[in-house]
Amino acid sequence: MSETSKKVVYSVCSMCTVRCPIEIEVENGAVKHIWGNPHVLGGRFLCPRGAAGKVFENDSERLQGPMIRSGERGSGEWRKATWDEALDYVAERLKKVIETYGPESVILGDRGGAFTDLQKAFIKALGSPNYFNHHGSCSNSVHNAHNGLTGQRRNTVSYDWKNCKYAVLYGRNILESIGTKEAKDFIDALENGMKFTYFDIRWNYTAAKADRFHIIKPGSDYAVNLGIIHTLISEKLYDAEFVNRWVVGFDELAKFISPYTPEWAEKESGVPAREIVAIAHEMAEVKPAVILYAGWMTAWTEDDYYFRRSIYMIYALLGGYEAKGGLLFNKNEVDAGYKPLKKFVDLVPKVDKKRFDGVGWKYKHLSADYGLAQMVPHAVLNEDPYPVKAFINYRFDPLSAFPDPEKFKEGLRKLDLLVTIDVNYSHTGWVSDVILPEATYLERTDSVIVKSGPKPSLWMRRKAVEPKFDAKPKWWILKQLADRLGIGQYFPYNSVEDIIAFQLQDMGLKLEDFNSKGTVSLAKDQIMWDRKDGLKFKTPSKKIEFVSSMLEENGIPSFPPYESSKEPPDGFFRLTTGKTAVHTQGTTLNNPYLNEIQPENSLWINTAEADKMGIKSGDTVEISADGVAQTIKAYVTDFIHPTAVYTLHGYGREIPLQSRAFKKGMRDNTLMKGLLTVAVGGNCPITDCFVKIRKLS
Ligand SMILES: Nc1nc2c(c(=O)[nH]1)N[C@H]1C(S)=C(S)[C@@H](COP(=O)(O)OP(=O)(O)OC[C@H]3O[C@@H](n4cnc5c(=O)[nH]c(N)nc54)[C@H](O)[C@@H]3O)O[C@H]1N2
Ligand SMILES: Nc1nc2c(c(=O)[nH]1)N[C@H]1C(S)=C(S)[C@@H](COP(=O)(O)OP(=O)(O)OC[C@H]3O[C@@H](n4cnc5c(=O)[nH]c(N)nc54)[C@H](O)[C@@H]3O)O[C@H]1N2
Ligand code: SF4
Ligand SMILES: [Mo]
Repeated sequence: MSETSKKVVYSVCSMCTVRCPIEIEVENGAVKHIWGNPHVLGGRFLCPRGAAGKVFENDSERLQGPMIRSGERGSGEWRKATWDEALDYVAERLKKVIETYGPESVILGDRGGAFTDLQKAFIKALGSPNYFNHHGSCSNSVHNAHNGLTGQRRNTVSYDWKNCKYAVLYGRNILESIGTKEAKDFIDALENGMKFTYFDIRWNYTAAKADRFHIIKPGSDYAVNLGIIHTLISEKLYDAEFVNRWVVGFDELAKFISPYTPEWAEKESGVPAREIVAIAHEMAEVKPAVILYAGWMTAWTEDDYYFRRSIYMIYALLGGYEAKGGLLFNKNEVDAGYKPLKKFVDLVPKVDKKRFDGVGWKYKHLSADYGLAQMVPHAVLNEDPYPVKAFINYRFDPLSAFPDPEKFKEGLRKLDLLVTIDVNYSHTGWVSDVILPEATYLERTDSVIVKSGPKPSLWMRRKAVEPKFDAKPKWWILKQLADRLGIGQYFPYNSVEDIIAFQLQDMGLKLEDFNSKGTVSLAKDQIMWDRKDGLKFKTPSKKIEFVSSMLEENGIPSFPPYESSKEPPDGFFRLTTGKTAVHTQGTTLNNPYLNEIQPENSLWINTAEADKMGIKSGDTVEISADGVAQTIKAYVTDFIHPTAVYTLHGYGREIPLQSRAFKKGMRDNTLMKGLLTVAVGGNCPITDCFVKIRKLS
């Protein structure tokens, strides 16, 4: 018998984009088990999806080789192609589009996050300014809110759970919509005595841990925050020293807030005024060791932006920046005394062209780091501001992520070329001209990333096993395309080892430094900046701007009068959605293990409302909006606000080749017609969707 070969590979999970550090046990060239990387996490814990990476790897229903469509777009008729054929096909069509309409008619969308250097370099090298990502359906409003106040993205700060004494979460279902380390840090903090207040429009596992929990009127979180700010200011409970040193526009806030008393907030939100006052008092007592969670999924309503701004303003009032138990600035390699990690995008000359989505000219207060994916259909269909003809879609599924997929699809159908690079079949892949399968995260090495934080480090995703099917890593795919398009000089590598050597060139580090723990720590201790003089806000005033120069310059008020969130018309409910602990969006619904655990979604309906319609748990109901109707099983409960219904996002997959998930449950976003819009924070107002419910059986 041949000897068993075993190895351990440290890498980064990709079953969702939280990117947890992992330890992969490999036996005889196959993945045996996936754990959390104990060197980074202090334990081997992982979420269910992370552990299910092993079955994803072996799934015969994942993408297995390049495919070119042989029938109409979306007909599901494909022919298998060799890599050369598929890459030539893409390159030829891209060349034609660029020759006819100019490079800006090519757009590239991806999932965003840390591993984006090569995509950004690729689209820039083509001469197009049009990089964007999924954040219009996720965190645009919080990113842009923090940017307007501090001149920096939201991920330039992180939460100090370890020292936190009081936390307020608003619809942040931290124990089901998981980031493994954060969920653990949160539980540890509770065990250390942290008090916890939670607002949601319904009960969930996070609510179960709260000291104070309120089922709030959907979209009224901003009113609660105004009530809290009113109390902090009128009772002088804020940190005057911090505010005087670091805030611009406090007086304007104080003036603005005067009508928004806790009693007023109670009428708006349903949260009793005495509770709002008590929460403000509790926060003030332990300030600055307070965390108010500003995200994640923030694409809720039209006024999301002002709500997210109010969260960061409360931090400023509590003196919570660079404060133990509050927000800590994330430091990078340069803050730790190293030369920067080199990026390919910096090799490419600047592109000075107007963006397709309006960011930078129509929407000057919104960040080009994220862009506005929801503008794709408008730009394609109307050739506004110019023809958009080719879309390179990497690790992104806008037809699942964005409201109104029919409208989005109408736009995609008018493109000359749609290419999807994915590991699974996706709704967007299904209507593409070409699907290029990427090797899974277990089968590829990606470039090095900086994990910025109070104690920065370098992380790397590393190949554990050989690709099971005819799939290739992104770095190879983009290099092949670049060579065919005459921009190969910006991708000066032949292997991923070359990429890493290039990245680390100036830092005095090498690939082998990642071997023993999977990461390279860049600082021995937390790096802390001086709260008196060392905080690095990037606004013109170098302070936190309550009156935001970025907004004012663009004719957007910093303090518009409060507007109530929209009420559902008579006979309608607000459709709210979210995640389950065992699935990533719609992406893992076909995973053999995870599908077995949670194959379908159901619709939460408030008991009193369900009674009026004669609906009981388990009944099949019709849910409809704007001429679209779906069916789903009802789940009747006291623990949801009567004006809302709730379901898990991502179900009702419509890809026949995903046999386990096909047509199981209800596809929520199809009901969200007319919501491919740009709210003031750059988000789609996904929950401004009103539906009718009817009992079927
Ligand atoms: N109604 C409603 N809409 C929502 C949400 C909601 O709760 N309700 N949630 C919103 C949120 S928070 C987000 S972040 C977005 C998410 O929207 P997306 O960013 O589009 O979603 P994901 O499911 O994370 O992944 C997109 C694609 O990446 C592919 N992928 C995964 N791993 C890899 C890989 O290693 N390589 C490649 N090339 N591809 C890979 C997946 O197969 C999938 O097709 O959806 C948003 N939309
Ligand atoms: N298991 C799992 N974990 C994930 C993901 C996943 O797909 N699966 N995705 C990751 C991603 S990309 C993200 S962005 C995060 C998202 O993490 P979260 O921000 O926690 O997002 P959701 O699961 O969308 O949670 C939505 C919650 O908001 C509530 N809600 C809806 N409207 C309102 C409102 O008006 N006010 C209040 N207070 N609450 C409201 C809903 O009832 C629900 O409980 O999760 C990440 N972690
Ligand atoms: S939260 Fe789970 S799925 Fe997401 S990266 Fe971490 S282990 Fe993987
Ligand atoms: Mo997200």
